[in-house]
Amino acid sequence: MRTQVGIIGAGPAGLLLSHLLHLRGISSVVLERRSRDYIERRVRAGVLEQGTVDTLVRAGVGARLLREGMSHQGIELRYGGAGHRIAFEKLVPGRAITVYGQQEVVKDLIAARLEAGGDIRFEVDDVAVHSLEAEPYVTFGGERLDCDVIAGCDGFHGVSRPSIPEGVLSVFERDYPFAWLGVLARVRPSAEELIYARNEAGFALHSMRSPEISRFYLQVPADTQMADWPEERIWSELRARLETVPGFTLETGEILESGITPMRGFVAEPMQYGRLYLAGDAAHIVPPTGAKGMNLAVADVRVLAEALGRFFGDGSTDLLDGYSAACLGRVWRAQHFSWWMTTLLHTFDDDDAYARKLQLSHLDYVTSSEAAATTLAENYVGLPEQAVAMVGQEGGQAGHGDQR
Ligand code: RFL
Ligand code: PHB
Repeated sequence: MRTQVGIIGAGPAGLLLSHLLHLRGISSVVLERRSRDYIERRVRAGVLEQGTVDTLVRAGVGARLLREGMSHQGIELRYGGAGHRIAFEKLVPGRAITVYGQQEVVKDLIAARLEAGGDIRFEVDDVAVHSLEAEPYVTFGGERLDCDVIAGCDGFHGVSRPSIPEGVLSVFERDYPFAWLGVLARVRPSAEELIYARNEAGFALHSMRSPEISRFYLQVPADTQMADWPEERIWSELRARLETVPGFTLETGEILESGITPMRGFVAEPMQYGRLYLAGDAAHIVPPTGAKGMNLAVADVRVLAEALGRFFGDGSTDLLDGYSAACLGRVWRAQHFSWWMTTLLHTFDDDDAYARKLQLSHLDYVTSSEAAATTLAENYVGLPEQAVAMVGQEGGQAGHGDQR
């Protein structure tokens, strides 16, 4: 079998890349370990930046998103017995976020690919990448796929990144001493916008998927198990952390899905080796407090599709050679913002009274100063291309991570 771009992984990164390449007349085959049903049900992110929405709409896969997605003009920071709204319409006029489940984006992309005759192989075993320096190929389930380029879009636990020879990648990493317990429930949202709540007992987030479905997260110890969290405990903890302002009542309902996510920041540089290009979680992950992971995956793929368009158009490798550098500015901005939101809102076991006072002062500043609130707002809705373009150039040279 032969194709121009072999894509490993059918998450948002792999599927969108395949679609954007198709729009440019470039062929690809997507190889996915899981079943279609599994990836269409996998509950994950829910917040799309303005730039992500624009990309999906421009690519012709945004019709349902525009119909069913919920446009939000602000978020609430809740702490110390009061709620404080970060008003996007005032701070970053014309920019907003759209709440629309990641699995809905995945469904829309799969439908578009299959309708256009795209080749997605689900439930493929033993995917391995070979000969990355020249004439690369992929093997899976006893078959061989020859390609000009391989796109590693197989997430944090995929095979692409570990296939890069030792010593090539520098890895930058931050583990957090807690996790998030995520809950999807059949109950109407208790508020119109997302609520990020800081408490002595830990962080809680009120989010949603539709007028009938809510999404919640709780900060939990890193070593906690789902067995420690019977439904009554989840609801009582959510109530304790969210019902902290007068007049707010948490609506409860049937829990449809729940799971625990570790919290980690991670970047592997450069995001390419030979003919292998990494995109999305395969190259970097962020703690979810900034709602950036899926948006970064989309941003990477936008850059990669353009670079591949140039390469297959006139054979020029200049954009491909600069792929990693072009992405890392945004990647590091998102790392910083995600770390900043995480430290602003979570409780750390080793925090002393001084550290807690600093955190509260920081929250007071963010919720009272227009300049500080704008910093949060412009990062949250997503910075435009030119604002992040230069950051990686310097940052990439300044630091040395662990060699891998
Ligand atoms: P994905 O979605 O992990 O897709 C990778 C795909 O590759 C497949 N795969 C393989 N296929 C073949 N062979 C192998 N050896 C393979 N190994 C893996 C996998 O099955 C999978 O289908 O990566 P991608 O495309 O880079 O997308 C990244 C996003 O999924 C991720 O960043 C976000 O979900 C992160 N995230 C959030 N991002 C946001 O932008 N906004 C949010 O609000 C947000 N909230 C979240 C999140 C992630 C969370 N979890 C569960 C990690 C909330 C949570 C709780
Ligand atoms: C979600 O709705 O899943 C969600 C929202 C905001 C975040 C993370 C996840 O920061």
